[in-house]
Amino acid sequence: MPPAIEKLTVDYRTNPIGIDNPKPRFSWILTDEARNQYQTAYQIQVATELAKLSEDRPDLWDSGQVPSDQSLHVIYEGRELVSEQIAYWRVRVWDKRGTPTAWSEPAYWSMGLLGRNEWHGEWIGSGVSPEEEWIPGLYLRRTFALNRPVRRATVYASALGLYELRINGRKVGSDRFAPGWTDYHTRVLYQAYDVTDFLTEGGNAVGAILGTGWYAGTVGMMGRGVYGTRPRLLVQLHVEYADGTGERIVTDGSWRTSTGAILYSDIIKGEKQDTRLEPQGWDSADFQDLTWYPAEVFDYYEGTLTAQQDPPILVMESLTPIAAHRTGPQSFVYDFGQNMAGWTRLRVPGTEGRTIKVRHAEMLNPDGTLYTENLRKAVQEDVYVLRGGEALWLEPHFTYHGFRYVEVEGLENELPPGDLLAQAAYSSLPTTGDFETSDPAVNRLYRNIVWGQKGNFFSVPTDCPQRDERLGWTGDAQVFVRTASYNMNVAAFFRKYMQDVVDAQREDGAFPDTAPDANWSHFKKVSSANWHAPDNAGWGDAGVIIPWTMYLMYGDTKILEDHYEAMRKWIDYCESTCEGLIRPGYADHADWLSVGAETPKDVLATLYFAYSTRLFVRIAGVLGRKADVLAYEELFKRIQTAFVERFVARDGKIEGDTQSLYAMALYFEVLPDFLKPQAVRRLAELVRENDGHLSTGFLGVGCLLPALTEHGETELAYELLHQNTFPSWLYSVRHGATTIWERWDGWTEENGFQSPSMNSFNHYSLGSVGEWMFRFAAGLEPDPERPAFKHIRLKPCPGGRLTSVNARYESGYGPIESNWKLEPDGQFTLSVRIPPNAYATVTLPAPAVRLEDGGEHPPGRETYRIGSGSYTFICRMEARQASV
Ligand code: RAM
Repeated sequence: MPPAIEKLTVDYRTNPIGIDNPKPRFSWILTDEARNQYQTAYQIQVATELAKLSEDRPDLWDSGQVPSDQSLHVIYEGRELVSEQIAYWRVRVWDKRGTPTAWSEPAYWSMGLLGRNEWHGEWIGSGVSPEEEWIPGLYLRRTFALNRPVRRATVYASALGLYELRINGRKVGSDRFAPGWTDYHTRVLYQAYDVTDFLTEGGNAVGAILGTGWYAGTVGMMGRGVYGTRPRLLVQLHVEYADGTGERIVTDGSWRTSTGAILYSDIIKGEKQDTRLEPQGWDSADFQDLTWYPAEVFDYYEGTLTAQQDPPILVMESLTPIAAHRTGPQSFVYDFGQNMAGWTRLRVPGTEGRTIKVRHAEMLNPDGTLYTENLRKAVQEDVYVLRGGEALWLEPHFTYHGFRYVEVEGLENELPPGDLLAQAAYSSLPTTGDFETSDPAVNRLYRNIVWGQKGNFFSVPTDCPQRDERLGWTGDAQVFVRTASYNMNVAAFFRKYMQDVVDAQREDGAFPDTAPDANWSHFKKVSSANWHAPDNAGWGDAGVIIPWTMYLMYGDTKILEDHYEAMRKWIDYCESTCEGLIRPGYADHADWLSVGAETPKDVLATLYFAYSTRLFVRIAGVLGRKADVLAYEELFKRIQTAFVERFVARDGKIEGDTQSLYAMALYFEVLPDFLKPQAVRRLAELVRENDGHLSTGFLGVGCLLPALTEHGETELAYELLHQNTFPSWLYSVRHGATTIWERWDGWTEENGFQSPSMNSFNHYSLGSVGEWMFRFAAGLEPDPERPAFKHIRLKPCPGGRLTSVNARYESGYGPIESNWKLEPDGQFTLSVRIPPNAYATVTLPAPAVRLEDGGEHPPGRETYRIGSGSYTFICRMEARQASV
């Protein structure tokens, strides 16, 4: 197979519709099985019509042959792009021999509505009074006639609230929870769909069901109406006829509105439907809407309309129950075997007027009933009143739950498994990571980490999916972002979230505790007088750590440019809160939910201040801002000195003396070299004194194993990984966990369920150990100088009881693999795969005795520089290391 070009993306997406970046960025992958392959030049062509590409007449842009190895984020430099324009593109490259590949298959994208004046519709809703306790689902519709053949039709839609758009009896798009969650005071996203196939000549109908969502429904513990009280819809359907003319059908006062089956629907409080009330056929042209009211037209929306760039929320997996038991004369509990976020879809027979209630929970009480104490004010219940007749498929529209178990009430008999599905829904991020070892418990831990991500990457990275919280906590996002980006391609997701973080940044530079802003700080300030946030150490720092991670993992420099000033403001703000460069107290959450150790707030806050400053220096360096590099490097050194003088004793002990402190100080590279050995020694001692157990909370936990492994304590890191008595990761695995728990002691053998007011069983934060699995156990580390795994630092660290690791990571250059095996006699075999246009420095645990690389490299070395292709290295480890 000759080298070829695949996986063309524009701004991280395949053939995206309705983007609003005037300078889109192109990426592609070069495939070739041969060794040492790389790109020496590329050519991109962009045209307004497909035919123009194949005829070699690109009328928007022809880059010509550009000598470059760049295959990620090449910026469009062609003619100015206008709203709604469709563009087709293709690319070819020259390989290392200077031979061009064939042109790629063509790909396309289209532009969205680039200016305010391009929106011709009005925001419409209906006359529900804001005082009503339960806002029903609103149905809105209009009909229109088309009397000529249609060439292309695109619909742009948004809502303050949530919408489900329908044309001629069919739902448009498979996404759920559109338009997604942002701070609606500032910004709302819109979606674009190609609906050419939906339309017919003659009568057509367009309609939408509108729910309260985050806009007017309950948000977290803040209650309802955080952003507004009356949901509204914006739709613009652009029909282009074959004859070159066109017309727009938009939301305005001519639309008609009514209600239907949805009596209420609320993210936190569940949904109730009376299926008898559904206006059958309401989304078809021939429906009689004489009894419907004219829609109400609202004032123009003052915030910004932004095209959605992150992958939409979809139903990603459907699970069937693995077990069931009766809990009452008409109720059964079903176990789906996996904790998740989503809802239940079920088909029930039943007579008219019968009520079916579906309740959701993550755990069971010892008596087999649902454990719902940890839900606080959330009501994870969907209720359906049946209309009789044929068995109906039922599912909610605008609510979701965190659950593994459901109880169905209202049926004498158990439902057959095929009639009851758990719909796991999350932001549809492409899977990029795979990690498997010789130890089934570690494998389950990895799967729990991935499911923690699935259960919480829901338009924003939420802390949990079940209780009345589900907020975009910045601290949680920050500690997990690196792990998340090994598991899935989160680049577009975090670009969107970073905008939420910046939208919520305070005037003085403070980054928030939660984003999108949902009045959390206001809420908290009222209930606690001496509370500092938003600007918590480890939380606010997300504003620097997230963009840096996107650069490291995806080579994204645009996110650094876009938010450079916001990051600088944060650093300057932190400095302004200091006394002698020490951040007193600014760490309300501290090392959240640590066990048996308390990390002093000022020490922790100063460490984070130093870390963010150090990252900012690197960011300034990447962007070539030389003056800032010097100025902030100097600031970093002064913080470092202040930290050491104030908090580090002569014997190297850091004030507070907790595992988290040493782990963070080492991971953040805040300690000067001469203090590192003492910190490593003390960290190891603390773990040993604690009988091989950790004591870290949200902030310390992700740093712990990396700090140990990086500083020669790999065996101790493995001891912590394998530990399965309390507190440890495998303690929860041993007790049947299928997701990561919020707290180490969420459930214990001695005390059962703990702290119900804050006891989620689906919280990804403590799962940040996933980062260590990829970076150290598998040894897949990016190089900040050549990010996105252009240069792979491949250094597996075997240890503990593991005899093999198989890891795969789908990078921007293609798949990377690191597979190792340790035989009882000490033979260590490492097989790696490096994609074209990338290269690796492989470091083995001992000098190679044999290589399977076609004689390219001599044995005897520990370190090899290799290009693309597959290679196998064999070395011998010490008997002690291999004796496991
Ligand atoms: C709780 C959650 C969340 C955490 C905050 C500080 O509400 O556990 O994950 O970030 O507190």
